Amino acid sequence: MTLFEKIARREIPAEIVYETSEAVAFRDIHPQAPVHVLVVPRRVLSGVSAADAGDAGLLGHLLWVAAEVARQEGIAGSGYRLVVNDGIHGGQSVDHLHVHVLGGRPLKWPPG
Ligand code: DGP
Repeated sequence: MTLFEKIARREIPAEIVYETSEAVAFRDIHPQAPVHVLVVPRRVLSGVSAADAGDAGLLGHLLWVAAEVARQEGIAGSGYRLVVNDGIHGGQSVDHLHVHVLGGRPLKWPPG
């Protein structure tokens, strides 16, 4: 079982801020911005590169949840960034698909 699956099942503590039947959103343990929330599917996909056509609805749902989280966290007006890291060069460290929701300060582009 992945770390994020255990968080979604509440077997490992995390501050869960939003959930649906398909997804859970919780605060990142190492926040990179005043708001840093991870949105994960309850059903494990190792990463976005592991998704197939049948997962398209779930991928869309994760983006919708991310936007809901941003509204709930009060950063929708000032703007925010959604990030999906994939694989080694993408900097992915947890092999359970997750969307980072980052905001609450101006973010630089491009990332390093
Ligand atoms: P990534 O590098 O894209 O795979 O991001 C993984 C993120 O997961 C990273 O920002 C830190 C976060 N993280 C790792 N372990 C835990 C944990 O046990 N709890 C929480 N809340 N976040 C974690």
